[in-house]
Amino acid sequence: MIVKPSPQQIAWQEMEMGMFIHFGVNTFTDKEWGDGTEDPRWFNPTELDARQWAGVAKEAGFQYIIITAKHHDGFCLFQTKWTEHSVKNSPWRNGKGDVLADLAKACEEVGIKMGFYLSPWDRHEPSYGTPAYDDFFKGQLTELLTNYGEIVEVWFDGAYGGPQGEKHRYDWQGYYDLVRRLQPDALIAICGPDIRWVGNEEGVAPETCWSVQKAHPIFHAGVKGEVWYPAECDVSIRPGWFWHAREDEKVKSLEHLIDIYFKSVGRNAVLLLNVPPNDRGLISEPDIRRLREWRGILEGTFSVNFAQGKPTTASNVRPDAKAGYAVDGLKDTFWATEDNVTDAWLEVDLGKPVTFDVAMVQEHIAFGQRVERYRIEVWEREGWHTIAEGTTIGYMKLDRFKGVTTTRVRLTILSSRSSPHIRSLGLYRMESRS
Ligand code: FUL
Repeated sequence: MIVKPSPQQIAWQEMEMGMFIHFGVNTFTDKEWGDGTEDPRWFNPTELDARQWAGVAKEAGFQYIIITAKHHDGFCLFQTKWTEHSVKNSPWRNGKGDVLADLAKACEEVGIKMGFYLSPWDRHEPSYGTPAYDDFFKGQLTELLTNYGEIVEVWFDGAYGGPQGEKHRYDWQGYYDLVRRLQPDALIAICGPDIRWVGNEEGVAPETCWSVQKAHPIFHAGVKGEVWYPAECDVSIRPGWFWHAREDEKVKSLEHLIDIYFKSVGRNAVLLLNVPPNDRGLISEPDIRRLREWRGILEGTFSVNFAQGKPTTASNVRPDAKAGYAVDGLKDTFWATEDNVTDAWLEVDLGKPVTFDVAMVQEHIAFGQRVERYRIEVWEREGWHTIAEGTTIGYMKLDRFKGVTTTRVRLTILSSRSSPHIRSLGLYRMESRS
């Protein structure tokens, strides 16, 4: 049986990149983790502008934003009836503001999606650790899932920093049921069944990256065997998750961000890049500048696919899934082999010598993830010469190599769990950085 993604998981994967926003009382205390004793009056962003955040995200190519509605310190960025520890008791807009409401509106205006991070661990709420906390948590979830329009993703962080004995026994299934009932299309991430944490905070997926995983004992309780459980890579553009004045000079370099893109999106994961607003409530200039440079390089690189529309042949084809479909630039077509053929090659005739240094291969994931090993070769002086080799492909695999000039390129699927379904093969030239 081939495990397949849900339509919501496919749509999520196709977004490729989201922007994380860590913002809250920590923004004003210069801390990464508050302990819950913070005074709500400390929260006072004098120029908060969610439109700026959404505009920056849109311009940089992010298709969704996840905001920390509540971090571990328990301070809520939204109006909630469940606690006094929120924007309601801050000087910001005389306690009438609601960051989630502003952001929902701004996202809608620019046409990107919104999701929220709600920390299960709550260092302020006195009921934490007792069954009453589940009612509290579900109450907040209900508010977030009903008052702000469509929610694309619910992020349940797994962090817990206290002594083990105190840890709350979360009613995960109860939380999931609530999300499913109130927002059936929302995906539940990290401590949830739909999207998994990649396992580090560097923005790097492993080279072999399967979206097909063994069911998780807690997050897929009761499910046996394998499930579709794609990886999300969360990483911050700065050293910390929250804004700190001293880190204005420590925004990641352009090279580093490009590398992150290739090692997350280019390894079958979705990238969730954190860009934290400052204590004025605005994304800072150094971050905006860096995102612009980064976007420029990526757009420049992927604007021309040298393989597109070129004559293509394959060692085996299914009649309705021809070789040329891998280079037609269309999302819904693909090259596939006949059933039971799990090794095959596809060759593109570029017609004239072309120089490139990036290759993209995509599987059509609506049919699952199948490829286990592949190789890319170019024709050079009477022979085939390998330029890239890899294991999994999935939604997207990117390979970078020293520029090669050739007239013919060959993708060989060396091993696959079932007949390969290749949506696209792309060849690109990295945009120069000067
Ligand atoms: C972690 C948290 O402890 C960090 O503060 C941050 O929110 C990160 C995304 O997840 O578990």
